[in-house]
Amino acid sequence: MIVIGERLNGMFKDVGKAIVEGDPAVIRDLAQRQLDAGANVLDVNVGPTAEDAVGAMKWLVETIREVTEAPLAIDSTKFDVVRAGVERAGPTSMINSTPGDEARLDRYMPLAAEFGCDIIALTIDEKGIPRDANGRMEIAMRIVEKAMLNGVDLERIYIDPVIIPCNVPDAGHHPGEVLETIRQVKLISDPPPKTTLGLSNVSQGTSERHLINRTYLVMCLAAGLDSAIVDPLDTELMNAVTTAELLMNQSVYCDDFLRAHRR
Ligand code: THG
Repeated sequence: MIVIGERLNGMFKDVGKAIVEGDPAVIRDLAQRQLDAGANVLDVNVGPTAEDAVGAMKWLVETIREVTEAPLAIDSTKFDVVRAGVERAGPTSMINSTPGDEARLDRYMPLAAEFGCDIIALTIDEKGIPRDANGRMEIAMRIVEKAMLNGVDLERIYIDPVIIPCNVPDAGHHPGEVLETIRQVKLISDPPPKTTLGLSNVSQGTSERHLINRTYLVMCLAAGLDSAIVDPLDTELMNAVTTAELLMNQSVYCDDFLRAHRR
């Protein structure tokens, strides 16, 4: 699984504070610790409160680049913020994320083509998040069509079926519909697009966050999920990923498989 580390997000108090105070040590430390814990990509999000979001994104990316050239997932709902981040992060960056409506895809796909970067697209449009897998697949198909029209390779596309908190009233069917979407996305094209998920959304506001996160992640991996935005500092979560990969025959068993994998 491609691990996208979620911790460099202004939604977290320590990161939000570091952005306001311009304190690079907190940012550098979180970048390094996530990579040491097994992150392949670092998600970078200035959070909801930054006054100058473009300036904050530039500062975050430049600060992270002082310690690593690892791929960054530039995470913002604002086009100008995404562009500023991708320009500074370089060619290994990802765009995270574009909603799947016509208008936004027509802006974001050319940006992905221009910078040659991967792009996460959400199965959400002007009508919101679909109730079921069928609705999500309609949007996924539009995303694939727009990628092809703009010359973006389908291996560069990550479809995110959008998971919402499992405690939302009348939304208990969403985790199952997201699993079904993960399976069906693989049937769209050959080669198919990849899939990803903002895993921690599923447990927001619950009292068993770690247990819910890792149980659901393993279910998603069994359905074929390629990547997820997760907290790599959650050791039990990362051990569950390693174990799921072992059980899906993606690595060879030895008694010391957790330690061997970490090394
Ligand atoms: N899809 C894509 N990108 C995403 C999401 C998604 N990016 C953002 C988010 N969703 C994934 N990242 C997080 C990061 C943090 C939390 C959830 C998802 C989280 N934060 C604590 C909370 O809200 O309770 C903050 C706690 C604190 O203040 O310390 O849960 O779905 N493509």
